[in-house]
Amino acid sequence: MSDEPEIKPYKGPAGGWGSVKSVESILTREGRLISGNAVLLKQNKPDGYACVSCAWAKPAEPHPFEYCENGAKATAWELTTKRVTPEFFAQHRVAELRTWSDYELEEAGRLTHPMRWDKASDRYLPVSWEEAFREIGRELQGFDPREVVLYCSGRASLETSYMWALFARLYGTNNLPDSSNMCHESTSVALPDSIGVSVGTVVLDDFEKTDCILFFGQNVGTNSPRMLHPLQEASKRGVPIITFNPLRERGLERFTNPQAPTEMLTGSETRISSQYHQLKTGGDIAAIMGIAKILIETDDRARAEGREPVLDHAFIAEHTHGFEEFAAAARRLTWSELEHRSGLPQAALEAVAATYARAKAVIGIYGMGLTQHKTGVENVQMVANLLLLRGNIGKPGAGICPVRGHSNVQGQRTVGISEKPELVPLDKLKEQYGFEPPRWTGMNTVEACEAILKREVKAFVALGGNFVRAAPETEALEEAWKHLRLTVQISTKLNRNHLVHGEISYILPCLGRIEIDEQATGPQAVAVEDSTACIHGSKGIAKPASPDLLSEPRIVAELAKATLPANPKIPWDEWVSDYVLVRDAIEETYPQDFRGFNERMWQPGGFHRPNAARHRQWKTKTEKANFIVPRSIEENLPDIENDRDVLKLMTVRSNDQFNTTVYGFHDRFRGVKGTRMILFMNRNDIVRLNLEEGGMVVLTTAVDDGIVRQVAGLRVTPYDIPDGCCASYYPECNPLLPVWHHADRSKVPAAKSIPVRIARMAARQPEAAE
Ligand SMILES: Nc1nc2c(c(=O)[nH]1)N[C@H]1C(S)=C(S)[C@@H](COP(=O)(O)OP(=O)(O)OC[C@H]3O[C@@H](n4cnc5c(=O)[nH]c(N)nc54)[C@H](O)[C@@H]3O)O[C@H]1N2
Ligand SMILES: Nc1nc2c(c(=O)[nH]1)N[C@H]1C(S)=C(S)[C@@H](COP(=O)(O)OP(=O)(O)OC[C@H]3O[C@@H](n4cnc5c(=O)[nH]c(N)nc54)[C@H](O)[C@@H]3O)O[C@H]1N2
Ligand SMILES: [Mo]
Repeated sequence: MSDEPEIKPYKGPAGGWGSVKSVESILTREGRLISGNAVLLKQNKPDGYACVSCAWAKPAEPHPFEYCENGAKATAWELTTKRVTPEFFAQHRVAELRTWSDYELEEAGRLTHPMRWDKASDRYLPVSWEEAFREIGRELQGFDPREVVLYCSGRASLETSYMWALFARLYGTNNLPDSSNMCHESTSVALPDSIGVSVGTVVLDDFEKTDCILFFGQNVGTNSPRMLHPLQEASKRGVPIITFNPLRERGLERFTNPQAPTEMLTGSETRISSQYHQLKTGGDIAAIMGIAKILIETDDRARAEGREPVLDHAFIAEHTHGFEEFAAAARRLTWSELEHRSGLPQAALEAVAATYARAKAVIGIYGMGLTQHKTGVENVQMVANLLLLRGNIGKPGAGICPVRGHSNVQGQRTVGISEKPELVPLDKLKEQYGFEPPRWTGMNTVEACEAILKREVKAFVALGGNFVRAAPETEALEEAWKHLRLTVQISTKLNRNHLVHGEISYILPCLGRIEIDEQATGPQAVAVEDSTACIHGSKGIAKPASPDLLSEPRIVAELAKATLPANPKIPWDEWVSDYVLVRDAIEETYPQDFRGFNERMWQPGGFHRPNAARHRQWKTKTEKANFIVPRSIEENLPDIENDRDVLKLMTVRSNDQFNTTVYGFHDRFRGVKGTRMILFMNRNDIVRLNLEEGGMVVLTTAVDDGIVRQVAGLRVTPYDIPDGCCASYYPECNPLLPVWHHADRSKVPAAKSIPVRIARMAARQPEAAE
């Protein structure tokens, strides 16, 4: 990137012509303009493939183009005509590739051939599939299964994930960390205590019936743009949409539907948020407690004066537990502490409470802005508390709606990817397959990092993802990684985790979901579960990137066969030749969730997995929905409290990336062009800390544990963000994130609240990673 970066405020809406141009430019760059367009018509259709980008719901009656700017980019990225061949690896030593940026690595194209690292030449050399499976199997047989980690990123289908989890348990380990451990694990821990289910309760239909939407810490325009359609429709019906976000995110403000010709021609926009509250990072508990306090005290007064109550007392009495304690905690809080902690004035929270109290059916939506904090679990429980006050769970148009990340991340949990044995029907697996599954608790992502840092792990086998780049503590983790005996990456594209590797290292390239997966009985389909727990079929339609690729189910089956003694009850080869049989096996293990799996997955809109909370059946210890009082209304980062030079850094996604996959260096909605090395800051902080707009700075994590963590070469950029808070991009800032800085209980790395100090860099330096 030689062009000077350009940073100026973006004036347009989300969507619109900017989005059309952005899709065209990536299709052209990846050599896919004509065929790519034809492929996109099948995206998220009942007879097509499920988008490989986000997990947002797919409607039963899809729009003619049921894809968004970022889904189209993800498709183009997977179908690129560029290839990373054995010749490519012959030309580049691994040490050289390590100097490439994330963008350059993935932009090199699709992996075409299984490769094994050769120590003498420091190159990946081609290897046959047979040889690869044989050596990996032999190595795995030699380890204690407790020393082996089987990571899973959130894209693999239900069939692959089921087979992966089964392979792990047959092998003897529950070390199944997944990308969800860095993402919505806070949801999976919080909601069972609150409402007795681990997933959201809302389906698409509820958006048509809702009266009010509350939106916490999710950047819809960038990360789940198809959700802008139901939001736009709700907004047009006059439904208030109330947003809580430290940053003013364009997708949450205005939207022009790029698929509606009249909107595009007339340039008409829909306002998305009716109220936009720029709270402080980590201020959500205080903000929601403030709203709850107003509702509870207004209700106290109304009842004392014989007026209509504000809370739904019938619901609270019949369906909930812990209300009195929660109400007492809310009444006790003072406005000065609530305002100070949330960064919002009482009047703003009164406006929210008034709108909320008028609505009959309210949806609470949230994303990483809540889950990736030290208080991630309690943040989520506060949204549930607020909804429970007026019975907004388990009725049409109302409910809680975590927006999941990867396209099948929620589904993987459904079919057994979990380090927690109590979440998996182990007895059923034992009966079905005649083996004794391990009963001990395995490692989640943070625990796997800790064990790798302590050199307690021997092998790391990854089904997708880019673990070292996505995880915290980058520098120490990369160093420790070299001490692993075996590393295996099942991947579609080259990434940093292939270059940071163990003594024996393999890259196993697989088909992507958009590609035709031809097996002995013909082309195969797979299924995925979206954010609203609807399960859909997906058929690949594009020619595979290389004839040497294997499908993910085949790779998992071959690894299992090479590692494990034969088990007549598990017909790996038959499963691979016909995925219908894998789905039958899934249905046998999970009869309630997957009844009629093979037929129902083709139902338009998918089939919905039963969700007890939707029907006001509460599978909690109290058998009620629980109000849960947070331990504190602050995040408790002591250094920030006492030292005004310490700012709270949130690491976010640009409009030009999918996680560690960087499509380009523009972040259109935030007005950034040509760089990702940006530090968004409040103008007052820039002046107060004696920094210069456009000047280069180095960030240092402000914790005192003897480790220096730094990222240099960030450009100071004034932005509409509360003082004391700053923002930059993930994954560039991951070296700043200590492995122990995570949400209590869920252990999701607290990527949205890293305490940092900011210092000027001596002279203007070339920017890293560009
Ligand atoms: N195009 C694209 N789509 C994606 C992804 C991608 O990288 N690119 N990633 C996928 C994945 S795996 C995931 S998990 C999702 C992530 O989607 P999001 O949940 O939207 O994740 P982030 O981009 O990290 O943005 C978090 C938002 O929270 C806000 N925020 C930060 N701190 C706070 C806080 O303390 N309180 C509140 N209220 N808000 C806060 C930020 O300003 C930002 O708007 O998207 C998925 N979809
Ligand atoms: N600081 C900070 N850190 C974060 C976050 C943050 O907001 N801030 N977000 C966290 C979140 S929410 C998540 S989900 C994680 C993401 O962590 P991961 O899921 O581990 O990372 P991705 O970047 O999604 O993985 C990209 C790689 O997946 C491979 N891949 C793509 N498609 C396929 C496929 O179909 N099959 C296979 N086998 N491989 C494929 C490609 O080789 C690609 O390079 O990062 C987390 N880390
Ligand atoms: Mo995620």
